[in-house]
Amino acid sequence: MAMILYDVSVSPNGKRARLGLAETGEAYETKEVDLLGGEQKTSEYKSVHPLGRIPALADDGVLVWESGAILQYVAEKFPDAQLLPASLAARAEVYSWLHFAEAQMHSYMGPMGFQMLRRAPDQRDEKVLARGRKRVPQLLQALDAQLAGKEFIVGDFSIADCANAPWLEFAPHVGIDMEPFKNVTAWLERMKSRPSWQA
Ligand SMILES: N[C@@H](CCC(=O)N[C@@H](CS)C(=O)NCC(=O)O)C(=O)O
Repeated sequence: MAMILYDVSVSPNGKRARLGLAETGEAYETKEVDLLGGEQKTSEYKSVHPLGRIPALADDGVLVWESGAILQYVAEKFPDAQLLPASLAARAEVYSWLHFAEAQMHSYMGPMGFQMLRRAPDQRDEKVLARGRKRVPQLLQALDAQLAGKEFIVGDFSIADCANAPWLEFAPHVGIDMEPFKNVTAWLERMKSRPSWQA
């Protein structure tokens, strides 16, 4: 039975999962969840994702939710895709940047994205936007330093790249100036040139 990804095509969180899946080359089906219509709050959908969010992956009786967990799952299930390094020391570095994407970058970018996409301009919480515009450049500075002299975040391509790129593509739309972060912008271009970026 094919894996099923519960997703929303415009979601950066969904794109994290899609990138990982596409990099494996494995077949999967997509079910678009109607967030604006409230489908995510139905008890039927909450039996897939207990918090009523996307993305979630169903794989032959296994349910995985949280985009980072989906990335780890597909990386482990399909080792030939080499989305995780072999040594524990190198995997530790991947895990650090994977969690950086979620615990740091997304905790600012997610609320900023919500204000920009789901609120009318005169209803936006400017404090949320100002907080992110202050903190995200500091996070980008750390990522930029990490990428110096590297093709991808830990050197070889990994799920850390899948976790970080989608929200950073979106950063200019929430008022983040990417120009000072040359290593990040060059890496984003490399990410966009991979066939998986179309997923
Ligand atoms: N940390 C979660 C975030 C998931 C998330 O917040 N997804 C949003 C869409 S981007 C969602 O489903 N929101 C539900 C809603 O708006 O009710 C992940 O990475 O999977």
